[in-house]
Amino acid sequence: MAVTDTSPLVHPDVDPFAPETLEDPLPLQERLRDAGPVVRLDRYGVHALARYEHVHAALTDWQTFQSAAGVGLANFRHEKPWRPPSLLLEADPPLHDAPRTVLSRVVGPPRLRRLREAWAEEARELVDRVLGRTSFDAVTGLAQAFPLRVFPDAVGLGREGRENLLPYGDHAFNAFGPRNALVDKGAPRVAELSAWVEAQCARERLAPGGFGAAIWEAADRGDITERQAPLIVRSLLTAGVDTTVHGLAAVLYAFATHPEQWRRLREDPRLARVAFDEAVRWESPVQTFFRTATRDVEIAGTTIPEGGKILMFLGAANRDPRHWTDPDSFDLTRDPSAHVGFGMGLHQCVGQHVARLEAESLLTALAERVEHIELADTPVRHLNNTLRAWSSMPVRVRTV
Ligand code: OVM
Repeated sequence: MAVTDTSPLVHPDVDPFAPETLEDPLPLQERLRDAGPVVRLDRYGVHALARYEHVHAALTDWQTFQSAAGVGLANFRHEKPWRPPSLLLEADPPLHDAPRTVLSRVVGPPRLRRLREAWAEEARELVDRVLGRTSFDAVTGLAQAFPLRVFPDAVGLGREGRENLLPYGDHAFNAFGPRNALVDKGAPRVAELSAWVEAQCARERLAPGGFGAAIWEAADRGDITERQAPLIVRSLLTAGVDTTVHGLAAVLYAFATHPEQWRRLREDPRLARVAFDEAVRWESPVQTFFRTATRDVEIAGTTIPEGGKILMFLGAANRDPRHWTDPDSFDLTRDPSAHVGFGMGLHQCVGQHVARLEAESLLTALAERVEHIELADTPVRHLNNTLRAWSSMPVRVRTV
């Protein structure tokens, strides 16, 4: 690049995707925020944003910070993506718009209202079953079990092969990072899992009345093409399971470690929604996404070159003390609604209402029956290049 790059250079040893960093990303996030508005991560040849103000600005300027070159480290201008790009996540206007309009209607509030009662009942049943014991694993027993119980049915998936959803999503989120051991770990099953996912996206596999069938109906109306429909179903299967599992795990962890906040929720269960958003802010289940500069762009005196990749630390922005008061505390009295855990702007999570309804259903059912929840043993992180996740979380509960 011709221009002088004055952005602070972070030591090339620094690796946001190293196991030690993924285990606890908070120290690096603070270091990156404090280094300046823009930092250079020479290890990967990218610039990074970790302050709320600058992450927010990049997210809301899709003209300058495009998604079509990939929202992972790989630059689709030069590298072949591991699967055909998503029509939503990895597209920009105008191509992005019809798929986005269709999917946001399919999973929007009016349709979700019809699922509300059924999901509340499913949550009560699951909670009843889990509370047969006073100690259990909150990740497998609740955070995984609930989405796997309601979401595939809502999409209209067949019964067979649902165990593929989590490993597929886990790999997809690893694949946004560098080609490291986490990606290699997933590689042997990519062909098999992708073939399964692709097969489920076909019209005849999707039960009438579900999200999947509704996407195909949009193709019948001509709102999207028949070639677009299966890829939009694929977005639901890729982005709709692991994300909500880890979002639920985040809110359960938050309550298991903040008894006074659990008491507050029990006093007013209408706080379930705000609690979920506060947990999404506090833990940021999706930690990072990249964009690509469509022109030489100056941020706070640093020029990012056209075609350069920009790593946005959503998790760091969500705990930036320049924006949030007491950012490290999980607090139901704050208004977390400006968090960037679902992104912001044009690409902001299209499934966020689904996630909130899942969380509200589960937390409401738990609040009815659980007086106190605490960790029964040290929870174990599940490492992923993009997700902040748990693999196990032993909890003990006192029921009423
Ligand atoms: C997609 C998608 C959207 C959001 C996240 C994501 C794997 C995928 O459209 O396939 O992560």
